[in-house]
Amino acid sequence: MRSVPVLIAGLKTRDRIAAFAAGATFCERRGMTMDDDRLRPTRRAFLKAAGVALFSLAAGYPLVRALVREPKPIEPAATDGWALPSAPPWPPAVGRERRIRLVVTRDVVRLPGGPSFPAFRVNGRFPAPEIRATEGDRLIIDVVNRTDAPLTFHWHGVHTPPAMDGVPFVSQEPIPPGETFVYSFVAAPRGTRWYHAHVDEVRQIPLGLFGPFIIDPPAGEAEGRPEESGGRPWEAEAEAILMLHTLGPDPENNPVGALTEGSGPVGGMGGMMGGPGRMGGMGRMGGMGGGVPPNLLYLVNGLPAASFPPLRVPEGGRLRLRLINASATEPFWLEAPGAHFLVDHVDGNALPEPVPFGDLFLAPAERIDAWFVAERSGTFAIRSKIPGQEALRISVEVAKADGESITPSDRGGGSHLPGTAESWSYWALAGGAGTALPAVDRVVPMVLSGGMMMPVWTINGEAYPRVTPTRIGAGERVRLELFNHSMVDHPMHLHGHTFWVTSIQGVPLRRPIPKDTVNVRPMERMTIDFVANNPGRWLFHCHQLVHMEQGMATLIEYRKQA
Ligand SMILES: [Cu+2]
Repeated sequence: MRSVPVLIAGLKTRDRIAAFAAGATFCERRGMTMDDDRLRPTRRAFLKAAGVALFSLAAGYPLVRALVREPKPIEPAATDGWALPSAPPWPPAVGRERRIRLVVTRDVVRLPGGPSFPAFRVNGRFPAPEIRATEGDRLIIDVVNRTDAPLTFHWHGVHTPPAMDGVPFVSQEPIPPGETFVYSFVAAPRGTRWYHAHVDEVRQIPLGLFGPFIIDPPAGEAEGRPEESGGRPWEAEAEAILMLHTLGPDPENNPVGALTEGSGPVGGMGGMMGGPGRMGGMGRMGGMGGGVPPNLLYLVNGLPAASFPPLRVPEGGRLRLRLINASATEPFWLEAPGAHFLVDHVDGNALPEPVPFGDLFLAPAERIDAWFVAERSGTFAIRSKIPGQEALRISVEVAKADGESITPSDRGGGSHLPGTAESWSYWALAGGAGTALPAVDRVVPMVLSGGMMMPVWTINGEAYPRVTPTRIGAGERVRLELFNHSMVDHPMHLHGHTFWVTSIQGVPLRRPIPKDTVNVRPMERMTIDFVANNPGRWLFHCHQLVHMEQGMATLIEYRKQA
């Protein structure tokens, strides 16, 4: 198990605090790891002091706002030839009508080798069953609430009308026990979406109210695949939808397994997320009482990972993975020694070209579609690189193809050879730096803060639901300037729209990344751009659900048309 790299500047503690106060970015790769004892005393003192600094700043939002306007953001200029789509296809052509019935019940779930606990089932399934649709289908979904709890469903990544979006008291009233709500919307855009509860999320999602929602392209519109660039076709394809999620060891009383739930702040240091970062940010704080909450259960499609059957790659074939991070709080950083991943979609959205990675990082609510590329036949393990997540391990058995190489170089060109697979980062996903940001019509700062001294997380100093909606105009190209002014990751999700990550730490990206959830690392700045093409009131929030419950959400509202 490799150590998580720590990114830290070679500054004295006092200088670092000063850097904080100036809103400066001071992260610098030094190749140190948390196993490096030289770092520890300094880091403790730094974090303690930084906590005080952040707390005092959080108490005075105008000060934060003033600080984060410096240095000035990059001015929009001539683009690299990439621009936000000016007329996205909305609404899509409507095809057949399909009726789906989802009956939600409460029932005891007994995990093999694990605890029994009262959970939620949908149509008898834990977690909820897959919804599979074709882009353009008119879906009419009856959600029947046969539980004792009010609930809603949110169709994550699907561009529904606002009234069908499932946000309680924004889209709709929660569905009371015993009642049915009929959702109706067009299945679009195509890709790996998912659906989940949006009331009392820290309980209802871990306890089973989530499922995959796969929207296929219409027949005859299959998306570009590697072999179509000249290689031979594959004999067989297997697809595995893998929903990864976590439960606390006592799911009934503490579904997210937060370290200190019921006894003070939750999700502070315990929510520290490790993972790769190229453009700044800090790793998990090992040895500081933080890190992965202990004794978490790691589930794959509702089964403990140890009970999950091996995935099989057919002889002469290949395996497509649709990975969904459904955990309320935990990121996953996956590797498969001896194999690599050819990533062609993120959050269900197609990349301009597939990118090979040696590992994959998924913050809560993120999805990755990737081909599993083995260099030989045999048994492989997809496992987490995050210390403490050793229990997360999925076997992959690659059948032997008679006397035939199974390297992808025979199939789709040499650019995806295993040796070229990089470690995961948005930076690598985007192909590195571009030269300029695309033009937009409106720029909205979003400062993510809070959490160190009290269980409150804020956007622009406000905790949901006491927020001032951001007003935008239909048809505008909108840029959200995210600044994570805290010491933990925040996977930020925009409802109702696809956005493009256009810059990280002030550096424009060569190929902006199409997403609906983006992980913003500590002290990181990021711009995300979207076209305002779905009028209504929309939630923008952190998908670390403890942060969300503790206020990290806001509203983006279209102005009424004159
Ligand atoms: Cu967060």
